[in-house]
Amino acid sequence: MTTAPGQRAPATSPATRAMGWLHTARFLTTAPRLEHLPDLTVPEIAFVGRSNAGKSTCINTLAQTKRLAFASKTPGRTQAINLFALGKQGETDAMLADLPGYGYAAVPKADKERWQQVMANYLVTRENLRGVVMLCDPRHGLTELDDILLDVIRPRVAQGLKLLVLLTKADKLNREEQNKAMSIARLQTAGGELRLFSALKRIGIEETAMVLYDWAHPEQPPEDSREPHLQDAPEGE
Ligand SMILES: Nc1nc2c(ncn2[C@@H]2O[C@H](COP(=O)(O)OP(=O)(O)O)[C@@H](O)[C@H]2O)c(=O)[nH]1
Ligand SMILES: [Mg+2]
Repeated sequence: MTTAPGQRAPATSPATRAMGWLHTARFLTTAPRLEHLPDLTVPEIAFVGRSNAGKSTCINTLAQTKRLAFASKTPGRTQAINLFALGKQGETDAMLADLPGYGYAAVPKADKERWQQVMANYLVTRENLRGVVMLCDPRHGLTELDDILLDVIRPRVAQGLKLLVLLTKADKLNREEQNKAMSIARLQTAGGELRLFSALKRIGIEETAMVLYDWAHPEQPPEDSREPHLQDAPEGE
C-alpha cells in the first residue's frame, strides 16, 4: 500500500508500538539477593506469580522470543531476580523484573521463607518499581501466597503503584468459566486491573503490552493523538 502525495502515512498503532517495544527486551543481569540488584532510575515492571502459573511463557510471549525467560521444566528453580532491559540499544527506558515463582511444594521450607522475604522486600523497597504484573492460573484461583503478596503491595498501589492481574492459560476455560474466574478474581484485586491471558490462543497479549507500555511512558499521549488531525483543526481557525 502506498501513501498518496499530501496524505500522511498511517500512524503506528498503539498495539504495534507496544509489541515492538517489548520485542527489544534483552537480558541485563541476575540478582540472587536484593542487594545485588543495580540501582536504577528507569521504571521497572515486576512479574510475580506462583510457580507454574505461566510467568516465563508470558514474558517470552510479550517479548516475542522463545527463551528470554527460561520456561523451566523444573519449577521452583529460578531463585533469583532476573532483569531484562527494554528500549532501543543505548536508550534503555524500562526494566522487566522476573521474580522467582513461589509456592512450589518441593522447595525446602527454609528456602521458601527466605524467598518470600526477598520478594516482599523487593516489592516494598524497590524505588523504581512502577508496576506489578501478577500471574494466576484461574483453575487454582488466587492462592494464599498471592493474597499475601497483594497485601504487601496494597499500600504502594494506594500510592500509585500499578497492578495488573493476569488470569493465565485462559484457553483452558470455556467462556462461562472465564467469566466466573474474572468475577471471583475481581473481588480480590481491588485497585488493580484484571485480564484474561493465553499464550497458546493469543488472548490478551497486545492489550497487556499496551498496558505495560503506558505504565513505562505515562508522559506520552497515545500515538494516534499526538498530532491534531487536519480536518479537526483547520489552519487559521
Ligand atoms: N494451555 C496453556 N498452557 C500454558 C500457557 N502458558 C503456559 N502454559 C504451560 O504451563 C506450564 C508452566 O509455564 P511456565 O511459563 O514455565 O510457568 P512459570 O513457572 O510461571 O514460569 C508449562 O507447561 C507451559 O507450557 C497458556 O497460555 N496455555
Ligand atoms: Mg518460570
